[in-house]
Amino acid sequence: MSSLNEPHGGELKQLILSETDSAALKERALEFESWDLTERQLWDIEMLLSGAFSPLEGFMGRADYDGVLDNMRLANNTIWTMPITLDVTEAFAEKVSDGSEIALRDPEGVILAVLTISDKWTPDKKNEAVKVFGSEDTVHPGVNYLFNNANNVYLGGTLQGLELPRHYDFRELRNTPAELRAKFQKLAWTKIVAFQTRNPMHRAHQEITFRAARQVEANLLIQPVVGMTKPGDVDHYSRIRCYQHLIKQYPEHSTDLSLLPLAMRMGGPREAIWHAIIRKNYGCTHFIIGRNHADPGKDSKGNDFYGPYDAQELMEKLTDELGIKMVPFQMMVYVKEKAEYMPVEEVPEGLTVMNISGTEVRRRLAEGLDIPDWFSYSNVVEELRRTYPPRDQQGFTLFFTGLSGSGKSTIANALMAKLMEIGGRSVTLLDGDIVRKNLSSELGFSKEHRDINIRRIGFVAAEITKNGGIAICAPIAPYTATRAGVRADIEPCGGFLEVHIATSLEVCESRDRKGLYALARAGKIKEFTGISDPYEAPENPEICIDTADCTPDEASEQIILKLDQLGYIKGGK
Ligand code: PPS
Repeated sequence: MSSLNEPHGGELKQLILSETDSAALKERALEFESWDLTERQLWDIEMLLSGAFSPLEGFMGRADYDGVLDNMRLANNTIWTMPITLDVTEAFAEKVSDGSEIALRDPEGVILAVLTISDKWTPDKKNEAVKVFGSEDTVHPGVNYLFNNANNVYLGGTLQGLELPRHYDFRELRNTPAELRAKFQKLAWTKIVAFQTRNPMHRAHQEITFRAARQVEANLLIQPVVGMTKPGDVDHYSRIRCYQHLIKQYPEHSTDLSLLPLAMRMGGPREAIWHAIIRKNYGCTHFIIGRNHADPGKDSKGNDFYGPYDAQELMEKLTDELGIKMVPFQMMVYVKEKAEYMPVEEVPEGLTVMNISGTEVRRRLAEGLDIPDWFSYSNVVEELRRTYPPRDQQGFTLFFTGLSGSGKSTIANALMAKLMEIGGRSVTLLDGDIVRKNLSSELGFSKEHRDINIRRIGFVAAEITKNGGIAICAPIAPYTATRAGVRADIEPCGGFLEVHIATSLEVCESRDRKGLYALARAGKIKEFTGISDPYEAPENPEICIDTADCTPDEASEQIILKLDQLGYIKGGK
């Protein structure tokens, strides 16, 4: 372990051991109890080991944790606003005690660090949520993670690092705090203003960064978060390709782009202070805080979790002690008559303010609509168009659900033929019977087995959708929650349309094409959907068809028209 004193940035706690110490510890660590780090813990440990979370020297113990919750300070009174804890299962916690050394492994089993445990406790998660995030509402991603993902026992202690987590993408843009400090020193950059982002940058963001750098006469570091951000955000690969285009618009040699391997918590003001401390560790002297910094969006009642400038107010109070200065900014908007960007509150009365929200950008991309030049650069928009092609170039899943004999397979087959006639995408039919023969032959019809079956279908359909194909799924899929899970898996990959074949039980039973209803009534088939097993009808399917009223041909035509209306196919049939 080493400490590095630099002209600015303060003491850096780098926790990676020397090569010899590391080799010796690695050998011993093979005998330790080992914990497989979760995705968020992997990001946290990278920040801890590199020194980006200085002055922390490991996962927080009880005293630091309580101090952070109650006063936004570590036990030694240093400002720190976000709890950094190692959450483990009760079963694992039982195997270890204070003084134990445990090996922390990445998903491939590589030991990244050894934790010497100093504290073990069961946190009061509600108390943590209220104190850190000011809310118990699970719409808040930080609260949701705490209540629904984090394990129930926390371990605190110091870390001895063996190696940093490995990344294979954009290596040239990844720097540790020590590397970035050394780079700034080499370039003789003495004032550096950092810009934090988790979104693609457009002209408004660029304007903020230009103005901030000019205002404090500093060089600029654009440091986007590439760890965990808000669910639903643009993936970091696409974002970085956008930043790489944008960076060419900055004066050469004055601006740097470096990736931040941080798992955000979307904690508003507390998160802003945390971000500032991190930037100080990377050697920056100034930090831009705009409107709604690290904002989680609206709560379940439609209210804001934090005020738009709460983060700036908190930073204002703490800035002297933090050793990094804030460059506050209001929202930048485009003023039509002046053909330039201005802070929203400085726009003279009567002028036309223009802005396009992130949601509106997504809508325009999905529908292949124009995104004007005043908003962004054409190569940035082009990059986003590649990631979010218009709907007629996206993959999609048609997820049929309905009773046995309702007509799912017949309609699905007719639809498949029509879609193949239209062409342009590959079409895969995952029919209930076909899947049971090829993917799920060992499964029966208990709730557990049906759920496994549907999740498998969902997994395959998500892969097909992601790769631009059409998946037509036609299982019974009797459970609402399972169908909702499949939707959640597929929607981020492309389109998802639930098709309820709502043919009534009476009609299905009267048809009894396979003779299964008769067997079910006679008790010869157990757990038969509609007879001796439940079917939960969808409440809001995209399409609802009752085959008592139409032929399979008409039903499939109805679906084609819906796809046309939603923009998934052009011109229909
Ligand atoms: S599920 O619930 O979605 O996993 O069911 P699925 O995979 O679609 O399988 C349904 C087909 O299996 C036949 N079958 C049964 N269905 C319902 N309940 C029981 N107990 C049962 N046993 C066999 C039936 O032929 C279903 O095919 P379809 O095409 O739906 O008629």
